[in-house]
Amino acid sequence: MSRTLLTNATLACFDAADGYGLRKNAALLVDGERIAWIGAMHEAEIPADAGVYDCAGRLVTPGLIDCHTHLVYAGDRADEFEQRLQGASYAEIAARGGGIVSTVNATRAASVEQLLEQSLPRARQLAGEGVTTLEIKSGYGLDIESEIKMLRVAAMIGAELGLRVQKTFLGAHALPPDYAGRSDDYIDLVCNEMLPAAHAEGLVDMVDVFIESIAFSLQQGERVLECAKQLGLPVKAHAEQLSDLGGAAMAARHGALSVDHLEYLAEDDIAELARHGCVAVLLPGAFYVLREQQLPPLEALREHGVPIAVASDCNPGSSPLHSLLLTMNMACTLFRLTPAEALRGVTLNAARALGLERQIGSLEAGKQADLVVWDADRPALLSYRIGMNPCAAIMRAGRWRESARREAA
Ligand code: DI6
Ligand code: FE
Repeated sequence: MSRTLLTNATLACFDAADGYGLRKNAALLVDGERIAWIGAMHEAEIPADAGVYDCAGRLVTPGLIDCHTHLVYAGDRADEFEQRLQGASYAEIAARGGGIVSTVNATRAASVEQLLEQSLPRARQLAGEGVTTLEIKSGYGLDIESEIKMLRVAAMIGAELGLRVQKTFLGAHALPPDYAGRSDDYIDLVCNEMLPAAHAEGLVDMVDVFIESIAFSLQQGERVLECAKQLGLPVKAHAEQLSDLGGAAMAARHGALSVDHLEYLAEDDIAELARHGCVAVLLPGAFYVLREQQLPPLEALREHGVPIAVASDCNPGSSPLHSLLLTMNMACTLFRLTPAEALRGVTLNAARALGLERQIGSLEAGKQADLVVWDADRPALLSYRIGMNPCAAIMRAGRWRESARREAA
C-alpha cells in the first residue's frame, strides 16, 4: 500500500457546518486509497515508507464534483445559439423540433466509438480543473438501445480518465418525435422497459426526470420516480427551471437526493426540501446562456438551511459549459453565493446530491483521498478569477493523476 504525506498545506476541509474548515500549516497523510490522518505540521511524523509532497503553503481542497452534467451526446447546437441571438427562445426552438430532439437524432445515429470520441474531450476539460467525480445523465437516446449506449459511454469515460462517474438514467428528458401526442405511452415505455433494461445491465446509479411544460408533467414525473424507487434506485429531478409546476416539492417528498435548477421554486416548497434533507442544485450556466431573469430563491434556501450545490449542467443546448471554476464564479456573480458556498457546492454538497457524502466531498480521515493542490493560498481565489486554471496537482483515490501534476517547486 503506498503512502503519501502532504506537508505545509492550507487545507479547506469542509469538516464543519459552515465555512471552509480551513487549516493552515497542516499535513495530510494518504494511505492507499484513503485519507488516514490530518493534523498540524508540528504533529506530523513522516512514515519511513511515505512519499512526501511539499505543498509550500498552497491550498488543498477535496476533489471537485460536478454533480449534474449531460456531457455524453453527439453533434452540437451552435446553430441554435445563433437563432437565439436573433430572438428565438429556447422553448420556441424546442417546440419546432429543434432543441433536445436535434441532439437525440445525432446521438442515436452515433456509434459507441463516435460518442466516446466526441464526449471524452468535454470530460477531460472538466477533469483538468480538478474534477474527480462526475455525474453524467442519459437522455439524448430516448429509446432502450440508445439510452443504454449513452450510459455505457459514461462508464467508459470514467475508466478512460480515472474518474468516478455516477450514471443517471434520464429517459424522461424529452418526448421523442416517434411518441408525439402520446406522452403517457412514452412514460409507460420508460417505466416498464427502458429503466428496467438499463438497470439490469448495471448501468444506473440514479434516476432523474425533467418536469417542465416543454417536457413532462408533475404526474408523469412522479410515476417515473415511483418506478425508480421500486427498483431501489435513488432519485432526483429537474424542476422549476422555466416555470413552477411543483416538481421540486414532489421529488423531495419521494426522498430525492437533489432537485436541480429551481429558478421558479416557490417559498412554500423550500420548507419541503429542508424537511426531507434534499439538496438544491443551482445551475448558473443555463441561467446565463438562456439569459434568464428569474433568480433562484437563494436567501430563502439559506434561511431554511437547504444544502446548496452548484454544477455545470454541461449540455449542448442550455449550458455548453466545460469549467466548474467558471461555474463557481457565475454562481457568485449571478446568484450571489459566497465563494465559500460555491466551493462547498462543488465538494461536500455536490457529494450529498449524489448520495456519496460518506465517501467523498471533504478532507476527513477515512474518506477517499480525492484532492486537488492549487496554485493559490486562499479558497476565494478559485471563485474570483475568471479563465484561470490554477490546478497544480490532482489526486484521485490516493494516486496522483500524472497528466495534471506539476511538481512542487
Ligand atoms: N434542462 C436543461 O437545462 C437541459 N436539460 C434539462 O432538462 C437542457 C438540455 C438541452 O437543451 O439539450
Ligand atoms: Fe440538466
